[in-house]
Amino acid sequence: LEVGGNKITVYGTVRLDAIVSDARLNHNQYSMWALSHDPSVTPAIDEDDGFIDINPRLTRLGVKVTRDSLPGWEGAQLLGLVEFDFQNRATNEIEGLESESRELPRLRHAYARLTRGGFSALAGQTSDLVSPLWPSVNGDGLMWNSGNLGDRRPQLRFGWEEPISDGATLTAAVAFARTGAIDRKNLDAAAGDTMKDGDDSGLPMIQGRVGLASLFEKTLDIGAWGHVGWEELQAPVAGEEEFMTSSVGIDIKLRLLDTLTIAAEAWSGRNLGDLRGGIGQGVNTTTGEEIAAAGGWAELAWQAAVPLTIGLGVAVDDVKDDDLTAATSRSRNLALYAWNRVDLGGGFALALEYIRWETDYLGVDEGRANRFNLVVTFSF
Ligand SMILES: [Ca+2]
Ligand SMILES: [Ca+2]
Ligand SMILES: [Ca+2]
Ligand SMILES: [Ca+2]
Repeated sequence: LEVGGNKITVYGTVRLDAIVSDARLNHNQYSMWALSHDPSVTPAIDEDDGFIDINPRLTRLGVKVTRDSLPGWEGAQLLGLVEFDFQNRATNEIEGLESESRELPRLRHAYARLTRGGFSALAGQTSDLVSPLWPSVNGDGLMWNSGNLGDRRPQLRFGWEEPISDGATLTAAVAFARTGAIDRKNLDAAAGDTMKDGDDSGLPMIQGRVGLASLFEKTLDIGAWGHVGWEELQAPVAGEEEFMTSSVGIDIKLRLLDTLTIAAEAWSGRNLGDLRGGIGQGVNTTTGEEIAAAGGWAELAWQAAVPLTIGLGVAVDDVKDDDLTAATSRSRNLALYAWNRVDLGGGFALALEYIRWETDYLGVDEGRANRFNLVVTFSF
């Protein structure tokens, strides 16, 4: 569709996820860790307490608008994008549970991006600049808090791309983003404060990444990145009124053969709940220390035939035990996964995913879960 120099594209995916698990996870849909089987933990959960979940929440609809030129700025191009799905966990039932038949929209992306030559500027909400890759399984939980960092948040981003040789490109970008957009941390809520601690700091989170793209005849992409952010409290927690969040990491995507690809990320940081690390644990409120963690994930995807892709992966989020004090703290989260996907053409595809979570706790029994997910999608 073309209107007044704007090219408008509507795109989306109709999707059903059918999930079964042989043990409880933190959540049926955005699964990230296995719950402890320890009888002392409330609520006590049987080791073999499985569940089923059938949902269309990752059905997605987007609109993309592009302009090849701007009247007042020669050579500049503009892209605008708005994308929704239906994974909104707001409760709209009197019992306080989310409705599984009146699903509410969730804003995923909403941004404008200006590019001119190698320069680009982005304003709006989109993926984090750090940890830009994600695993092929768990479209909802994205293996977050199991080794994969990086969600979506409001930000202002500036980037530069410079061709270096044979189609390879050097990229550099910096983003000023919202701290607390994910974990909504408000550690002084008990003292009556109503402002999230990231907002209270008065400072944006700063994210940066440098990368080399399309190296060695477009077989290798690599990047190094990091972030830093601040949190401020009005009432001290364990004597502390200020916290920091920070990380450093790398991402790699390597095409070994035309049909064989490796993707991986590795990272280390502190107070990572807002970036989906530290198994969802940011600050120890007993000691007032930021909780350190390190982890990553790696997967191998093989296109066995034109319509069939098979993959294997491993992911880990290892929290520094010395930074934990509560027996129910999550100390290490390991996941092993496999999937296959059949592309039936015309945008119709079927996938079957298997993920095994092994979640260890500081002082209570571990959690173990085997989760299967059938995914049916029609993308357009
Ligand atoms: Ca990532
Ligand atoms: Ca606060
Ligand atoms: Ca303040
Ligand atoms: Ca650990």
